[in-house]
Amino acid sequence: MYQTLSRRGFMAGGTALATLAALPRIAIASAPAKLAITRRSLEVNGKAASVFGIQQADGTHGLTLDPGQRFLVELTNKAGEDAVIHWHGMTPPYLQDGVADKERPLLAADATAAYDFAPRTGTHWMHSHHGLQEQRLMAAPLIVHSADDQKADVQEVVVLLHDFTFRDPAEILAGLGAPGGMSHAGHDMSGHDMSGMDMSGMDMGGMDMGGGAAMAMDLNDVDYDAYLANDRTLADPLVVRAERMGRVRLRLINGATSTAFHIDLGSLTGSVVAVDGNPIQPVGGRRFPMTMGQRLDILVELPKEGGAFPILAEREGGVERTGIILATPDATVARIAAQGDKAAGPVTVDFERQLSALQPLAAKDAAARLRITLNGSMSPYVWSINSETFGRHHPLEVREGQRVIVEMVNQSMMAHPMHLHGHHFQVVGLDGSNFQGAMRDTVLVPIGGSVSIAFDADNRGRWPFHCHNLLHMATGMMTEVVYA
Ligand SMILES: [Cu+2]
Repeated sequence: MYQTLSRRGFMAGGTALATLAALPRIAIASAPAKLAITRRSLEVNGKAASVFGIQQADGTHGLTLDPGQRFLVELTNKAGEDAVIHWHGMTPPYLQDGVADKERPLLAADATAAYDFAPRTGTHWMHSHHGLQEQRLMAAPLIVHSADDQKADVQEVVVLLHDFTFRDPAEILAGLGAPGGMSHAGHDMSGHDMSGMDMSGMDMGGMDMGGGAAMAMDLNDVDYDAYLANDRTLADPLVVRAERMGRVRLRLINGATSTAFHIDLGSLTGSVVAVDGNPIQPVGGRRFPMTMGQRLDILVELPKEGGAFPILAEREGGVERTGIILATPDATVARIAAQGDKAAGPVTVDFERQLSALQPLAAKDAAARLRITLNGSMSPYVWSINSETFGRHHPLEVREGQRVIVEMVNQSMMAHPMHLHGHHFQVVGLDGSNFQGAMRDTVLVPIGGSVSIAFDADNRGRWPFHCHNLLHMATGMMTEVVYA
């Protein structure tokens, strides 16, 4: 049903459609899915906000693909400004990754771009990779079903989490003390002064006091106006009806720009079956962390007595929360406060240690071992890799066919969710101890800690490798993995 075009094409601007139509075709090409970057109005806490969206013509946010279906998409920019959409979790040819650089133009207002590649199965997402647009909800789910998904007798619920502000994101960034002229900022930073790093400040006993200002500085840079689950707050949450004893697969996406969450299943027990779209040895529990950019697939089963079951996302280091409600058909749904009684603790790597991939990398000796440091400070508000901001960075060089190991050493006072484009990697080291962890595309590197990842250099290009805290990336916390 979904025939492919005879060659891949990526064109920005008005030429895209014409060129796509002119391509010779194998048999009958199926119709591409049409997505538009939109502007829309959203009511948050009773107040209207103008935000972006990525929608199909019928209003559906994002895209869901059937097993075996190509990622065959025409994306039209109706945002009224330049944009570019990154297909987070996909491993497409380099030119179709949805990042702008000197070889890959931005998508101008009213222009259309065409994409055609084999997608990866799993829970993924799409979001702007330009400026601070992601903060204004230029993000949507991207779900690629496997043949097994189709056979499974489960109800699927996709939840996209976000942190929301009525303020102009650029103003927030300036207010944090980010210097102007980002590409120059931080260049003169010498190696981060670890002696000044007060580890006693990490005493999480302080969390019980409700997350004082000093602690908030370590965990969260920004206090948002609201936290959203599928665009909604707990004042008016999405209520999903599910059968008693019904099985639900939660596909959770942390699309927040600068907020990590604890997923709390309340009285339900869940089983995490995939992270970042990659199957893992199932891990049971009621509470699981997810940092920015990450996805969690959690299976839950509703009890035979029925009821309403909030699935909450609690802001790391704070009392704020958002979420959805699973409810059996006749259950009464009580109002859940948007703030809990007690601040949630920090997101740590304890969960990461428990994970192991169902489809790990094949055994192979590493041909390249690289090491980077994660640096930065709150004042000035500048974040970097190897103390170099993006634009002044020295890319990490790999060769096609190599097994590459990258050790990331966090010398800063915040944890950083590090995301590599174009590849999925296996987490193979945490704080110096080696293990065979999950396959992922985004991993948290804790304060003062280190994480090692392994990947196969099997997708040529210049691939962004960055912190998925948007505000950190915007001030320079990005480098590239470049094929020699
Ligand atoms: Cu960061």
